[in-house]
Amino acid sequence: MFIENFKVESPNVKYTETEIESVYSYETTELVHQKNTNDTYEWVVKPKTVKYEFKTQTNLPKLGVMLVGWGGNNGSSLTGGVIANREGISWATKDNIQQANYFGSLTQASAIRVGSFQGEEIYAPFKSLLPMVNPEDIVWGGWDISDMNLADAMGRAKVFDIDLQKQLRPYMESMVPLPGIYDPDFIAANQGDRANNIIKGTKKEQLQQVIKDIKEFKEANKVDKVVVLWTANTERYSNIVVGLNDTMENLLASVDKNESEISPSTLFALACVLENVPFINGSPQNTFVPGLIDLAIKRNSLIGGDDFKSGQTKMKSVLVDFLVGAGIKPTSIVSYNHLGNNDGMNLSAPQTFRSKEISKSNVVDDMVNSNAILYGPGEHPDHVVVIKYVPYVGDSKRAMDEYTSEIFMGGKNTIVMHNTCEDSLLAAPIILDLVLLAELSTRIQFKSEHEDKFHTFHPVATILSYLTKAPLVPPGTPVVNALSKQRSMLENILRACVGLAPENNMILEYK
Ligand code: NAI
Ligand code: DG6
Repeated sequence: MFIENFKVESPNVKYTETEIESVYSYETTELVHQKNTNDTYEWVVKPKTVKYEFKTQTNLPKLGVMLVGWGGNNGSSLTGGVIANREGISWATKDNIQQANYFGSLTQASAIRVGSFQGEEIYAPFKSLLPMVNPEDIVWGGWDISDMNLADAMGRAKVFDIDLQKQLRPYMESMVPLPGIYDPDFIAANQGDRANNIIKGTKKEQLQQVIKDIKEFKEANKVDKVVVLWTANTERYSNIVVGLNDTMENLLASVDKNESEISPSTLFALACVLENVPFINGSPQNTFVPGLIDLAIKRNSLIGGDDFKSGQTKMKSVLVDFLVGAGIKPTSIVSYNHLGNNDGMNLSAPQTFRSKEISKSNVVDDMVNSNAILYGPGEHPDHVVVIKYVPYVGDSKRAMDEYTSEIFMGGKNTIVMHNTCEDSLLAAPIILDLVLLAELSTRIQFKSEHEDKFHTFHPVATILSYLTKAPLVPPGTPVVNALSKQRSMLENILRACVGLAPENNMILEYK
């Protein structure tokens, strides 16, 4: 059975005018490597319970979202998609009359199990867990190095059916991106033709312009909060150099000195951190150089990334988790894809492809490291990532994967997958989730029984990991790539905020 919303009744939960307060027992385990009297060692596991208190502000802000790369395939598809939902647009395809929806969005189109009622499992929308901003209330804006308005950009993207485009045009014609920061050294040379909308000047002047843009957008649209998300072209990696971008002070000084190695994405992120505006990186490059992470932590300003986890990698973080979890040993993973959109064209340059290759390749590490019965020290499956640009297929990406594994008694198992889909229609709902969850996380405060004061989550937002290929984590924190673990983490934290136990799937009441 499906219910639209619910309220928790418990001595551990209090709903006030402005907040939901919860007290939560966090059950965990601690390990001790203990020396015995006969000088041998053994591992001792000690179950531990720590009391936490959570406070979630329930008054929803008027939210503005600024996309860097607003006029790209993702930016125009997301903007059009949300407008189509808001306006209740339906359109004729060659198959049927299609209604706007949010399929692919964790917050808008997935469900959580709440409990059971008269022997039946009860589910509710994910978004009913805690008050979240309604996507249709968001004010959209952003930057692009191409000055094309969003209606024409939607046409250029060739993602939506023509009948839908015709209906969306009147809403999108007046949406024109602000000039972006163009640095041909960081993206492919083939992008030069569309760069006609550029913030001129030194790095410092560009940074100041972005800060001004955010302030003016906030003021003009009377929004309470802004979230900025990079969905612009993939850049090459920046060199990390001592004295240049390794510390907060060096990074800021390098901007003043107009150092060429400071990338456009780092400048956008820096502007956001200085303005205390959450910034999310949806592309694979190392926007978050050490100096930027340092500054974000000092200023407690949310940063999250990297690289949307939309298709092939999502499958990988499910399939390898399943194989390794089943005691099967993946030994070779070969991921090939081709696409013909502007992202594919930009990735056809070796230096931008390299950024993508890195983020797509590190996604099985935690699963491999979790099972020493299968893998010896330092052992790792062969893992190859290939991307080719084939203009004819446009946004309809083809992904082919071959997983070879060792099974019982020297047997071999090869799984081959072929996936065809519109790339931007996978990414757009993920962008929506990222901004909604980032905004929500800034309204949550918590403290453990060992702390005096409430505080927000760590500014490096691991809570967003489910949505990214290479989750950015605070220094010294484990990276979790397995999709089911990432989802549990997110869902269980939100459950804790309303005093609900983690979903443990034990279903003891039926045993
Ligand atoms: P796109 O090429 O259609 O859009 C990118 C837009 O960014 C373009 O309109 C371009 O003019 C603009 N741009 C480039 N540099 C800029 C700058 N410095 N400032 C402002 N605007 C700038 O690409 P698409 O398909 O929308 O993808 C966007 C990004 O998302 C790419 O980096 C891609 O790798 C990443 N991504 C996409 C996924 C997908 O499934 N579509 C999944 C994972 C990541
Ligand atoms: C070529 O792979 C284009 C990329 O931007 C991908 O479409 C994107 O990174 C999605 O990757 P994945 O692995 O999640 O499908």
